[in-house]
Amino acid sequence: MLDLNHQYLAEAKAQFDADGFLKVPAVLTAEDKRAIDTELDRYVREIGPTLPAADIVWEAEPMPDGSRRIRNLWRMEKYSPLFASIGSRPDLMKLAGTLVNGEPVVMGVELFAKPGRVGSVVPFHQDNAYFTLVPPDCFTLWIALDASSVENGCVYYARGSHKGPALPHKPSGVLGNSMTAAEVPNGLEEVPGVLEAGDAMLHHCMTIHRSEPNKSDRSRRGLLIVYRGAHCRKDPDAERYYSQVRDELQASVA
Ligand SMILES: O=C(O)CCC(=O)C(=O)O
Repeated sequence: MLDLNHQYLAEAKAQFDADGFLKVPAVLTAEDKRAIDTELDRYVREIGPTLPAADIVWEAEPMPDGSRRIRNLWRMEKYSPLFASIGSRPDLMKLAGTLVNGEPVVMGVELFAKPGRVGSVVPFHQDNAYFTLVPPDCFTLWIALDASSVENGCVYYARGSHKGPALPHKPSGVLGNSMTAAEVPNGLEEVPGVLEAGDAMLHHCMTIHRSEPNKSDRSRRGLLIVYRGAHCRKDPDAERYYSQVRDELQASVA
């Protein structure tokens, strides 16, 4: 459990508001990590084959032996009590309550696996192009299940970019990240999310971010928990556009 005293929360909020992201060290203990690794193995083995196509995304590029690797798992809280419970850990809910300006709600638990050699690019985007929330009181806690570095494709966060406008997004053709910013503003100050396993970065849903392919042999798994304020509503026009792009991409590979 994180030690979240009043001063820590005030400083975390100030830094999150200024930068649009924040490092949160030691979110997982070694024991938490072992339990998650065990559950993830079971999930892939037992639940994976039963998942609807919308809840599992495979890397487009096969391994040298022809086998395929998982890129993303979506809505993991629906299928696993452990992944449902990690999102609602009291300390994480307390932190979330401070950052979403109201009562926090877990919106989803996801895996971005980025396997060695075949882990693919995540193009520049703002998450709220996908989430379509008004107001955008929402953030993602990205927990490193493996050490995350420039070499194995860590996430880059553009400092202060959450204060800018909602960027128009267009289809990306990338399975698992169907949209990308149509134009990326000049002069972004990008900060790499270099993390030890068990550490986390969190970012605002308007923060521009991306990650590069994993050219190393080392896996770079991130477990993501998305939190929003209970007061957030969906923007129907933005939601319609996102659904259309997502469904067209799905149909093109089905
Ligand atoms: O894990 C990645 O490479 C990208 C993650 C991402 O886009 C996100 O956290 O919203």
